[in-house]
Amino acid sequence: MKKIRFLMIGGFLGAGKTTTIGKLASHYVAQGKNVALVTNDQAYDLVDTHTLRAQGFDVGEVPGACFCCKFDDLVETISGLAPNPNQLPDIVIAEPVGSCTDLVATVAEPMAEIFGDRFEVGPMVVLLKPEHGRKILADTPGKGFSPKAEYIFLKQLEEADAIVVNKADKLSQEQQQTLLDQIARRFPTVPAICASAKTEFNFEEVVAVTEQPRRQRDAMMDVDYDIYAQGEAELGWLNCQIKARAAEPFWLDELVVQLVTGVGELLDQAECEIAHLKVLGQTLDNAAVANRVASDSQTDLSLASEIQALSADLLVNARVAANPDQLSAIVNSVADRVSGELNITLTVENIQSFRPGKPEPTHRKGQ
Ligand SMILES: Nc1nc2c(ncn2[C@@H]2O[C@H](COP(=O)(O)OP(=O)(O)OP(=O)(O)O)[C@@H](O)[C@H]2O)c(=O)[nH]1
Ligand SMILES: [Mg+2]
Repeated sequence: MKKIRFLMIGGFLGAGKTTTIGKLASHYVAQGKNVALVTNDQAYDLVDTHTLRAQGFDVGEVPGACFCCKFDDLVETISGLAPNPNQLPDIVIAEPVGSCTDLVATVAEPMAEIFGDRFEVGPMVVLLKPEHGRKILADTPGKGFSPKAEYIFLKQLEEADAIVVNKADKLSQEQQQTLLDQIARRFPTVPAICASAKTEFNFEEVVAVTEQPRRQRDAMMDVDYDIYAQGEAELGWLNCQIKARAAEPFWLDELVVQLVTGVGELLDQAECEIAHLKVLGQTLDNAAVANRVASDSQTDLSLASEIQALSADLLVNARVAANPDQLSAIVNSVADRVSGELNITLTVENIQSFRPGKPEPTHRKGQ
């Protein structure tokens, strides 16, 4: 039986994993390969699953906890994407939760050891998010997150087989070089390149990196699970749905942008650092997505629909260094305000708002 190549694209919340995975999947489809994708989150109702399905890809979802804690669900989800031996994907690209680390010991190695007859496990590719990475690697004060959340950011880079500094289009040559130098100093054995998932700058190099074999390791990375759990728990999580209904047609792009900008402004005022805030708006055949990936960054309309609608279904996914109740109150109050301003009835439903629990991996390869 042919083996399925299993590839994880990791990196912090908002680093550009979904954007990169969409580009990689298109590349492999254009080569005639059969590609399947897997998304993952601590909660349900993922923007990313919809974003990737809207691009026409076959996407399985592992909700409710990270891959390491849901290892069996990950394998089962991949099996669901490969219904019979004649239709096996050539490659499965998986996006772990952006606050997750230790993925080599808890996912890649167990996958290779237990299911090595079915999977050829690729390298752990980690995207560096420059909005926070530039501050964290330079060790500047006021970096946005607490030292425990930064611990996760740095551990993700440490365990990488290769680091891709993403969003190079937003960085000068000098800033790119500074980041590469800082990576070389802190993680001298990990190769790093700069690229942009958005503009596809250096895309061939990103593809080449994903096609490398994974690194054979003498020992697994040392991780303090207490610090890891505390760092993760500092990030408030909120997923919810919003139904939008209006008597007059409204611009879908304007609605998602106003919601992200409004929530972003209130979080700024409350001094709560944003890791990633995204809102998807969908009609039957169109979609729009707005994002904000740090408190000092602007709202990005990453997917424009350019349509007017009388109704739309929205999903909000927010990961913020904030108390979950405060996050819920902010989302509700912004929905109220935007509803009045744009004359759209907005009904917030199915709020899931919490702090992630301590990771309890199903498997963990020993040190
Ligand atoms: N300028 C620029 N923006 C990018 C690039 N890649 C991603 N983005 C933007 O960064 C934001 C986050 O991108 P995603 O692909 O959703 O990031 P992610 O890592 O999947 O985020 P999570 O799933 O929440 O962890 C979006 O607004 C993207 O449009 C890039 O190369 N350049
Ligand atoms: Mg994503």
